Amino acid sequence: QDKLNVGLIYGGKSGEHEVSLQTAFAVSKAFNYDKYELIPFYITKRGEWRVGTKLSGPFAALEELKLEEGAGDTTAAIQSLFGKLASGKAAIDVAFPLLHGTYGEDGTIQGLFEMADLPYVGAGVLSSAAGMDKVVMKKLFADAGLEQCKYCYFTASEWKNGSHALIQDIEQKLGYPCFVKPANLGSSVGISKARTREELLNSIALAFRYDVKVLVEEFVDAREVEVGVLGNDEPQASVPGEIVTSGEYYDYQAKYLDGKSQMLIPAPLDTELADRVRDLAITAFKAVAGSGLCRADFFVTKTDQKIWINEVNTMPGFTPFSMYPLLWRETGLSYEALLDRLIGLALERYESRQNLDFENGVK
Ligand code: G1L
Repeated sequence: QDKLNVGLIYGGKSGEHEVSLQTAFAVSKAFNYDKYELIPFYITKRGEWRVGTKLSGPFAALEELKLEEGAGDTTAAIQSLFGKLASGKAAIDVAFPLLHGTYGEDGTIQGLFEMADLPYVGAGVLSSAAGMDKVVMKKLFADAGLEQCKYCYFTASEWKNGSHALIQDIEQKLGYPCFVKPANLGSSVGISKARTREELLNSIALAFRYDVKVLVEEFVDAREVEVGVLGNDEPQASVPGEIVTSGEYYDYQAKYLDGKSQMLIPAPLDTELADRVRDLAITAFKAVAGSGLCRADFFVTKTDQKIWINEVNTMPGFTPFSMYPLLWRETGLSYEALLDRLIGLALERYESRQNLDFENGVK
């Protein structure tokens, strides 16, 4: 009777639609149904919202997550989400988003929950958005005193109006090889390595297909070490993990889809180094004004063991076999317990913001 209604929101218009479905299926299986009931919200590839009936147990099969048309349509979904504004009562007590923002620019779905006055799991609007823009993120890291690789960035119009000077800049500051990335994409899509000026031009053209802002980074000969951060005001860090790749570094296909990379959990680091990476992960979480969770990704240079922040991900892979949940399992928190903790953190964050005065003093 007193069970908490969790709205699970998944699917979406992004390329990660299938990943989101699989993750939502795994999450639905790991919920503690003594404490929670689940209301599924499915966003189709076309962007239509569908709401399902309340569940007191997991879905029987992945296919069931693809809610049929006509069940509960977009209007019904919006009513369940925004019920609090209309009648003071929402159909859900907490939202659990398992997708990127509608157009891949994050912070958007979180903004929807803010407007609906609903607690939600994970990062807020600001850190979600900051986490999606690699250039903004780097500036926040620099301000927090975190060390990182050298980089250049420019917009499409800056490139159009002065590519010559920008190329000189890149060659002087970064040299070859270097990595070219769209500033705004979560995954490794549009990322490529450039070994010559000709390749650089091709890489930049490729990256501009995915964003109007492009980032170029120096090559770093380093190990890749990742840490899970969990909490709100007093975040905690998991043990570090390492990603070991055989073959070309930034090939998305090879790295993530062909199983050519392997996770080492915990990472084989000496205690002192591991402790420093964990500390820096918390610094990175705070630098992007994190809440709930993030996965902080570092480079540890092979020659002198320097720790450089690469990026934080506020929506990391989240199946029971993904790095973030596995890092916490190794740290002593099961997948089931992790879900429970994240929901608790969502409520805690919401509560702590309840008593704040609004801009105009009206409550
Ligand atoms: F809500 C959480 F816990 F913050 C959360 C939300 C989304 C954790 C992980 C994710 N990840 C994703 O949505 C995904 C884009 C990796 C697909 Cl499931």
